Amino acid sequence: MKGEITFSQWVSLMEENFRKHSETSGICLPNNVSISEIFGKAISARKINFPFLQAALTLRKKGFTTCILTNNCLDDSTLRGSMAQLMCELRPHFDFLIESCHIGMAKPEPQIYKFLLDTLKANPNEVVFLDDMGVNLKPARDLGMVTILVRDTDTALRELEKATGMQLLSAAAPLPTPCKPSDISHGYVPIKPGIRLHFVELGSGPVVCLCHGFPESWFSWRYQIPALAQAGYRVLALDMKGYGESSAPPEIEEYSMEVLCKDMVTFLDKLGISQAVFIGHDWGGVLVWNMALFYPERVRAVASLNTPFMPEDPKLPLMEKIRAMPIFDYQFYFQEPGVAEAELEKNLSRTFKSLFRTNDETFITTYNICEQGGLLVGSPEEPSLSRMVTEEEIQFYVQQFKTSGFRGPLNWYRNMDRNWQWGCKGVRRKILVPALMVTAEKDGVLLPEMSKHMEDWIPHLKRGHIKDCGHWTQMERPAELNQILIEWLETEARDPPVGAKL
Ligand code: CPU
Repeated sequence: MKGEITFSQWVSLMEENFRKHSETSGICLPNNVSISEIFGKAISARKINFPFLQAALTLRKKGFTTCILTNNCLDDSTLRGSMAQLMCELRPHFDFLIESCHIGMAKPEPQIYKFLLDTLKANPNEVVFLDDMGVNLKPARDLGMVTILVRDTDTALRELEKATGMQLLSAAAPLPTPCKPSDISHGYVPIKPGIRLHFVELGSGPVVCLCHGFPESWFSWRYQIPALAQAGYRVLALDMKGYGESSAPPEIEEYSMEVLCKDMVTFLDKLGISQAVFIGHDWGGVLVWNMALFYPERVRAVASLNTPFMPEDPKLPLMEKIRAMPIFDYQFYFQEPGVAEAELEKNLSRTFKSLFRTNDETFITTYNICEQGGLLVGSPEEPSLSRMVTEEEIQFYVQQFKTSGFRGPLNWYRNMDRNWQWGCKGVRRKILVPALMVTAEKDGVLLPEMSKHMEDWIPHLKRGHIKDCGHWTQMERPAELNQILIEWLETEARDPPVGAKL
């Protein structure tokens, strides 16, 4: 039976059948035609039907249980990798995957339909069964399931809409699927005694390190992690020092750019990674530019979201530069240890609901904060939920900040002089590693125009720009951002061809 043999055994059987058939019928196949080649080509040409996958995702979101029931063989062929890739892409989007090769039954044998119902814990009349082969539908229909013969996508989806009462043929582009904290692999790297960095990891290929900003989490990259992994990269998204499950030492100096960058180098060393693509947002952007400036040999390529590269001016201390920009007033409010901590830690849910908002939903400003006496002064006690986050997502941030609070994160702002002095050492250098700057049109703090002189320092800079996007780029515009990053990674971050010019 098909369910119990390997793909190569099945191909041999088919070839033997063909031989016998051609002997008895007198019809001969040309010598250069091989069954395994024909099937191999057909299998490696298989593509995911995205409208169908989207419909399955929509149904699952609406509370339906979804399952793939496939007749397959244990695949030991040379093309097994492409099949594995296809299934790896599909599997996470369904509640169940039933493969005939692992259960010793196959469609249209009646017992596999019983097995399916047991797996789904459903009655036949609660199931809609789709297949592109009529023979596989019959036993399902006989049991009382609604069946749909799939010939073309549109017709089948229309029938599925009728059967489920759900709208599945939508014109709007879907959001990328975010990853869940409980579904992803977590790692911890010891940096030095008492200090560890936590990260999540997905995918294989060139390493991409994602560095979040203030006050965030690895979770801010939830929409990028699966997309970049799917595009062929090994994605490591960190809880930056002071955040989440990473250590949060109380000392201010632990958060100077020099120490933070050294920590990142140790992070790579301890994982045995010689180079990584660094992508940062907000303070993570400051860090990745410094990585490119001080450790270019460890940086395959560098990309920053919202944060421009701002070389230090040896004649103008950083604090004075910031003083000249009223939108950075909150940074003075952040200087006195304990003050902003008290305000932001008082009601974590209110803090994150107030901060994580799109431009048109915002009710906080970043200027006059010292005079006003706080960042959340104009914010309601129970802010409404922004359209870019769910209550559960807010609660994840709340949980993450319960352990270490805001002291570590605010310490990133408390090293202005140290950072200026260190930054001055890099000031005559240019950034020559592949670099991308993504500006967000409506970021009220990191304005696109602040990036206008970057080409002076980064002559080969590539750019992306996201219209109508505020500060929280990764969760505000996930589809656009993923497209920009993947396109750039494909052109700039793959290994250069052997013998490439220095
Ligand atoms: C503003 C005020 C309170 C909380 C969050 C925000 N990022 C949004 C922006 C926070 C931030 O201040 N980034 C720095 C990074 C280094 C350059 C200047 C801006």
